[in-house]
This record gives sequence, structure tokens and C-alpha cells, in this order.
Amino acid sequence: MSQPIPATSIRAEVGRIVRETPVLDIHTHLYDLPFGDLLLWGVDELITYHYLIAEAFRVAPMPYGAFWSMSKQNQADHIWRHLFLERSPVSEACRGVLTTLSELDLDVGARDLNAYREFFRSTNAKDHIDRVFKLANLREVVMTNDPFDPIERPVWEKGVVLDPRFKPVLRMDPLLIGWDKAAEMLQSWGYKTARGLDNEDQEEVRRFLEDWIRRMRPIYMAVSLTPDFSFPDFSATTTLLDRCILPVAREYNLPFAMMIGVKRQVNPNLKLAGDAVGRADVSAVEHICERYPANKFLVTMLSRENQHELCVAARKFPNLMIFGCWWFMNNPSIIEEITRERIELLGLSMIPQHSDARVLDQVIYKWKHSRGIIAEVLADKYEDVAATGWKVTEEEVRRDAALLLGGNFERFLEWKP
Ligand code: HDL
Ligand code: ZN
Repeated sequence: MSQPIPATSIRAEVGRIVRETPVLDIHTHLYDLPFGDLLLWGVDELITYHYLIAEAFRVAPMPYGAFWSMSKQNQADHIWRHLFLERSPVSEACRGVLTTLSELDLDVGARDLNAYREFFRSTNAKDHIDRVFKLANLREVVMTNDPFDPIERPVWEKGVVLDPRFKPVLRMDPLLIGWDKAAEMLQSWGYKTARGLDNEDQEEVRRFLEDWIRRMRPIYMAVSLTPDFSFPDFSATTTLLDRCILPVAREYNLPFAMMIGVKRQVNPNLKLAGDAVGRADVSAVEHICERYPANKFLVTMLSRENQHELCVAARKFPNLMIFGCWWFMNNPSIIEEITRERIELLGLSMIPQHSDARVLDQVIYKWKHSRGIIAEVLADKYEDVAATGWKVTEEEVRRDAALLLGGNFERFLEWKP
């Protein structure tokens, strides 16, 4: 066994090891180069992140239409002025912009937005992907790919060769949440789905899924669900899960990711920023994990109030892997709280974080901030066991960090229940 880390050095060593461990980021909205403008990067995209748009409307209310008709650069100037210059940028989303600029070696103290723009104009997307992956110490990012998206679909239909660092996921919100409209879209693509989800419709939905699995080679299938998600019930969602999605997921040994608790468009004027959160019913997760032991489920929940019960549910089902501090959970105070309770209840058998990045550069700050918190919590836990006489070694800390930052996910993908 390698030399134990002296108790007084555990914190520093754990921090270094976590920083040095490359991450597999299991949920993002990033796109590889062939998807063109769907790949967002640069300072104006950073500043017009929908999180910051919501925050800007709080301090500088204006007619929504007036904001949306502004150019991206003018929207960024507006947000920069109100959230960064006229008041201190201390929210997590504001701080993230500054962390990213700082890690890119730009002079944050100068507060010179046009100088930052100059830097991004001086580079290109391909070089920037390499630069960002290196700074964030990422090895792979998992995308969110939607066959119902009219811009994205043709890219897949034409055929796309992906950079191996970008992994696809088959996202199916429109199918599961709006079956009637999805049925019409499937019909327009040649699938016979006009009979109210009877057996023949179900067969056609399975064919649609298999067509896209062959085209996209996704590493999991995913959906976001509202707080009132229940399972089983008499909805089209239950029928689609039971008869279409989960049988196909089993056949291809693909996990099904459920992201539960989004209250969609509580303020539609804010567009992407208009969604909110609601406490969901974890028993739906328990029922689906219990009913389908040969399926694998990745689950993250949006409400802080659901986190402890989700940890307990994960203790009951080996086919349930909980992950990330999603969206409104992705703030230091909550990341720390739920990482502690996850390690205390689940040890290292969970996936502590994903970035959910929409702008390429965001992975720099989202992972720098989260690595710091995860390392601090881990250091506490190693110090606790070292106090009993247990020997904590660099080799084992490195092993554990690799599990948390990608290894658990990869093993879960490989595992056949
Ligand atoms: O449904 C999702 O995947 C969410 O992450 C939404 O995309 C949300 O708008 C978001 O970006 N959250 O971080
Ligand atoms: Zn997301």
C-alpha cells in the first residue's frame, strides 16, 4: 500500500487530486462543431445566459419585447451594466462569468467588456474547444440532442462524425410530454402514429426510437419532467414509458435519465429563463425503479426538498444512479449540502455533479466552483476516517475522485442489470 497522507496534509492533497482528475460531464447543452451555431461560446453568450437574463429583469424591468428585440451584444451590454457595473456581480451566475474570464487570463479588474470581446474575436471555435477542455480539465461532455429540434434534426439526418469528446444523448421531452403533437410530427416523418397510442402506434414509436438510436448512437435517453410526474398512472407518459421507451432502453442497455421537478414557463415572457421549480413525488422514482429492475435510471431532481428522500431511494435500488446539482440546485450552498448528505448516505456510489453548461466557456467556472466544494467535503470525510486510524493514501483518493468525476457513470453505462 502506498504511504498514507499525513492527516495535516489531507485537505491540500485532496484538493490537488480533485483538480487533477479529468471530468466526464454527464449532462450539458453543448454541441460539437458540426452543429454550427448551436454551439454557443464567447463573452456575449456568457453574459446573456438565461440565468442572467432573469436576474437582469429583476433590477432593470423593461418591456419584454424591447429586450428580446435587442441584438445579442446590446442585451449583453444591458446585463453587464445592470448586474456587473451598477451593482456587484455576486450571484453565482455573475461570479461564474468573472471566474471564466479570469481563467482565460483576461483582466477582470479592467471591467473592459470590449477587450474581452476582442479576445474572442481573435480565436475560433475549434481552437477554443481545445482551450476550454484543457482549462476545465474535461475529458468528455455529454450533449442533449433532440430529434424534434428543427435545426438539429437535419444535421443528424445528413450524417455527422462527432469529435469523440462529445457524446450524444437522445432527449425526448416532446414525445413524453406532448404526445398528441409528437404523434403528428412522427406521422409527418412516416411513422404510423394516428390511433391514440394503440399497439400499432406503440410499435411505431419503438421503431422511431430505434431509428434514432442507430442514427445518433446515444449513451443514454433522457427527459425532463414536471413536479406532478407520477408513475404508474393512466397518462400517455406511462404508456410510452412502459410500452416503448423502457423496453427499447433494455434492449440497447441504455440508462433512462429523468430530470424531475421543472415547472415549465411560469413566466413565458422570459423564454428559456421562464421555468421554475416544484417539489415532486419521489415515490414515482421508487415505483419505476422497482417495476423495471432490468432498466437503469439516472435521476436528478430540481427541488432542494426532494434531495434527501432521493438519496434514501437510491439506497433501495442499485439500478438508480442519482446525479448532479441541477439548475437551481447548482449553487455553492446547496452543492455543499447535498454532496455531504449524498456521501453520508451513499458513500461514493453517486455522481455528484454535472455542469448543464449551455455556453462552452461555462464549463470552466461550473467545474472550478464545483471541484472546490466537492474536494472540501471529501477532505472532511477523509479526515473523519483518518481520525479512527484508517490510512488515507494518495492512490485511493485518486481512485475515488476518478469514480465520482466520471468512473461511476461509465461503470453504470457498462453494467447490465
Ligand atoms: O431541461 C434541462 O436540461 C434543463 O437543464 C434546462 O435546459 C434549463 O433551461 C437549463 O439550462 N438549466 O441549467
Ligand atoms: Zn439541462
